[in-house]
Amino acid sequence: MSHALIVIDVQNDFCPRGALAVPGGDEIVEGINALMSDFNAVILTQDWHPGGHSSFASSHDGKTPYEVIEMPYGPQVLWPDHCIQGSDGAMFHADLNTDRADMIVRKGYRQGIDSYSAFFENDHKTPTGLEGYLRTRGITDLTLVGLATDFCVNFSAVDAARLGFKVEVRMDLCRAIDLDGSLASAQSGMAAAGVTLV
Ligand code: VGL
Ligand code: ZN
Repeated sequence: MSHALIVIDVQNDFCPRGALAVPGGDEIVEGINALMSDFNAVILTQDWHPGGHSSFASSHDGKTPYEVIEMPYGPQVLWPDHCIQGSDGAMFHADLNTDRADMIVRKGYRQGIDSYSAFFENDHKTPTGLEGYLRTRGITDLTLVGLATDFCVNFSAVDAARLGFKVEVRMDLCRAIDLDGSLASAQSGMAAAGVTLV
């Protein structure tokens, strides 16, 4: 058994004062750092959008953040501009221990498609490569922490469980956006997919 910690999107834009601030997003950083030494591998993910990304409300005439539009790959929530490649908002929280990371997965870098999950883009088909990385390292068990519980953590956890990994989410080390009950539906969706919520 080999067990990886996957730290989802602990970036400035998802922390207080960020462009897409998740309430209490910075509260989890110390706890995540403290957990790192318990794992065989530590992987960080980084939301990494080009300017004018199709998930930004500002890229669609007349649309405002948090509206939902239909994209060729399905419904897409529109967000404030966030995590633009190379910007300060896209950097990891300054206190996150990035030295311990074996691997950093960037996602959402294609103009026309978002990627909440660390495994597949939002078409649920295009792989990020993380599955191959974990399998070739013999990793079977995953613990997920980070931001946001109801979007990137949720999509990553459900995909990982479907791929056959044994998946646990440390809810105390995640924080949610919670749009229209999205946290409750994420929790039931993760549980239904066989994810253990701790
Ligand atoms: C995320 C919305 C847009 C996340 C990323 O990390 O949960 N949410 N991009
Ligand atoms: Zn994003």
